[in-house]
Amino acid sequence: MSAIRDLFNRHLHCTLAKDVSVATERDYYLSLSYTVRDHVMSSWHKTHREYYAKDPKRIYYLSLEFYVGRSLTNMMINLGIHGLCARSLYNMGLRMEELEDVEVDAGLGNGGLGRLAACFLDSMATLALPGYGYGLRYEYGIFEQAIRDGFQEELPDDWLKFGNPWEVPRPEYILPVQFYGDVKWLDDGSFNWEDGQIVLAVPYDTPVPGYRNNTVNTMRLWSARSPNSFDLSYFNHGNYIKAVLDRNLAERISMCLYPNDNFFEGKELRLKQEYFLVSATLQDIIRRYKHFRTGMKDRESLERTNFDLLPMKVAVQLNDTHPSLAIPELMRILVDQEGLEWDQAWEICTSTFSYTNHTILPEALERWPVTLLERVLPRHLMIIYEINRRHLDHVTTLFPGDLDRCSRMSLVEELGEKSVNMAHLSIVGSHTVNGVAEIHSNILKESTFRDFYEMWPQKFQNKTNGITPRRWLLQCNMPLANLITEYIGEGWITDLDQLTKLTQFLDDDVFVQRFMQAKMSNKRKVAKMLRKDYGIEVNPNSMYDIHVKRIHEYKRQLMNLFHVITLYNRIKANPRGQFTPRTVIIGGKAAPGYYMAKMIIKLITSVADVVNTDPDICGRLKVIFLVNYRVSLAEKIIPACDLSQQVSLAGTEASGTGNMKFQINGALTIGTLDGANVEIAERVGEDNIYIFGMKVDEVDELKAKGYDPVSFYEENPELKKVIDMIRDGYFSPDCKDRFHNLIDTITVHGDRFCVLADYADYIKVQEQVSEDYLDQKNWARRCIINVANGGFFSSDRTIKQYADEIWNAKPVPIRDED
Ligand code: DL6
Repeated sequence: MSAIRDLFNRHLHCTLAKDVSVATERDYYLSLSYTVRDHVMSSWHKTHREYYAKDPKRIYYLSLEFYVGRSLTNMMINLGIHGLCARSLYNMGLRMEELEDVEVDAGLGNGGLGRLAACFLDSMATLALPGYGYGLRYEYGIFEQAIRDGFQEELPDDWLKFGNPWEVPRPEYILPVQFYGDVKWLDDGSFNWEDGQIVLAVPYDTPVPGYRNNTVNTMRLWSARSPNSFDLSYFNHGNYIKAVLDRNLAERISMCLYPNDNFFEGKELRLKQEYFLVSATLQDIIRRYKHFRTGMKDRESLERTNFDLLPMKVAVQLNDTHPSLAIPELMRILVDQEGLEWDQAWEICTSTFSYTNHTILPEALERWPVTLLERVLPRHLMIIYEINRRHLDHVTTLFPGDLDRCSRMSLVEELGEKSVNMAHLSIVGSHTVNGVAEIHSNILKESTFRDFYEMWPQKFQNKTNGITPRRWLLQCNMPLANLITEYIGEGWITDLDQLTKLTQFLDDDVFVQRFMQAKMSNKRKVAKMLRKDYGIEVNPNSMYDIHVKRIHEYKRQLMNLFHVITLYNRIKANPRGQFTPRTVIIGGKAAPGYYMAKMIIKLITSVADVVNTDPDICGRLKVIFLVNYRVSLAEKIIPACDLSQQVSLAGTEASGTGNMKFQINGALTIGTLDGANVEIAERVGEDNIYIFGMKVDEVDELKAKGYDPVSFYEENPELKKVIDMIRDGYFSPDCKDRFHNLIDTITVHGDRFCVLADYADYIKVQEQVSEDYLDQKNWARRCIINVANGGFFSSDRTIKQYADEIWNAKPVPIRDED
């Protein structure tokens, strides 16, 4: 304990140059973080040394997003010093929880895809796999959401303002990345890409400790810097000031995360971000591959020149198509720089890459215009054309005369603006393609990539997503985690299947009571937070009905709201009636340019204003829009949930991971047979989940015969009333037609996500939920069944499957230092 105190004081005095008389909470948070960071160092070095010495196959997870959130608590827990630090702080008169709350989230992601990447890093380290996360060090992460007059406003996320204690800059490993320029055909028949603009990539490393196993892996994020020679023309003309100022232009590359979830924006800067990540990362990977014992003082550094071994030593996972330029980039390096023959290079390339698809929404699929690629990455476009030529030759050999198939499978699309389909490039350039839940992987095989599946059935796999139980149970829900450990021991932390042992206590009244108490204490905490932050009183005995995720039409927050308005109308119609009290909490960010999503937020806040102030409602229904939903807020809200809303239209949500977080924290799910909900339902059984709505084939059938949402509106009086109220300004008396566009999209414009078609079943199932909630003991029992069957959704299981079935990578355990 004194060691922690001494380090803490030393950092306060020497690193932060503060004295207790002037130190703020942030100074204490930073001192504690530096103290914890000191504890990670020896294992971090040891892990590096072991990887160099053993030279195992390394896994490189390339992602434009790592949605890490806070790190302090997670580091302490994984290092096994959480209790020790808490006690040391207590003895110094400081409260751990208050310091933990000072940390700003590392919001380098939009939602599920980025958070999944962060969970995967935790699991790779915990499984002792030699895994590296490679991404971008955005100076501004996902925007901070504010609500003004009920509308979303975006504020810049200046997360590095007070410094980031977890990162270590490594300017000594800076690498050049080229853009623009020309391609020259040399006399020997090879190509040279020259005269481009160079931007430097500076790596920043963050340690990723496994759970109490001495492994500390690395997340390496690149930051853009201008070289001194950035614009020599200004220097040459003596315009020194202009030349220095223009350095900013190059540095914009890593400035800001694009705030879109499931939407492709197609901006030049985004293309440059993608290539910047890919180019710097591949140079780093190849440097490490070539000099495979560099860094070991006592051993010779060996230079590996034979690239045939690359797939034995390197697995690169493409997190969606965002880093898929890695495919032509590796070809360029191998063919243009290393002088390999095309066929040999292609074999190495396809054996190295694997691609995960995370969405089938057409608006999210990346298609880069050829004209843009030609200007920014001229050599890559040539390589893509050559890959395509050979690919189409192959298709023609297998399916002679099938011209339609060739045009469907081409990497280059000619319809509309000529573009490169990055999903097609990723499939062709990888040895495996996977979806992120069974149903999603089946949709990929049966429809989205059907032609490719017919050509390469063996390439297609499923890897159902998972979440790390360290952050999403042990860390965020201490009351429940402690209770579980008391009954079944702590093995579940690294072997989540052990949660099944909880089933033996289903009829143990004491256990069930204590489970309910744990939930209640979490609910009280949230009630306190809502009182403090929103001035709203909520009843902890009411059902906490929670819907938190990005705001998107396909996720159908509107349908939830229609249920809220229906309940409101029912209470108004029968003010003395018996209603199960509910607190409906909806939270999430809308992409800044997504008008409909922003109007959905305005509608939620408008409904909340009416419902929460209507005296007839008498506290039986509360609606809260949770502002600035992010990882750290998820950690607070999820443990307090009774009912988890996972209501996307079947066939639209690839997996979802929030659904798993709620399940293992003891909530019941109301959801459609979409994404991983299907697998949750299989595991918990139909009595312990509320499934409603159309299945994928029913949606297809309805659409095929011509879906007419207006007929649903006309035939259901409650639905009609809800829609009329919104359209006629009941919730917007200051601007009666405010929500006309919103209503038009779900009526006359076709209701793409079938809110109206699923409404009636949703309401019916919600009635059952309200009735069931009254029997608290049975409700708790069913929640326990959910927790007990959550083991499958550990990201440890997911990562083990990736390691065994895609990467062919083995653990490298790091022994204790002694
Ligand atoms: O796989 C992680 C996550 C899934 O759980 C969500 O269902 C899915 O919507 C999300 N996909 C994206 C796609 N973005 N792009 N491209 O964020 O991935």
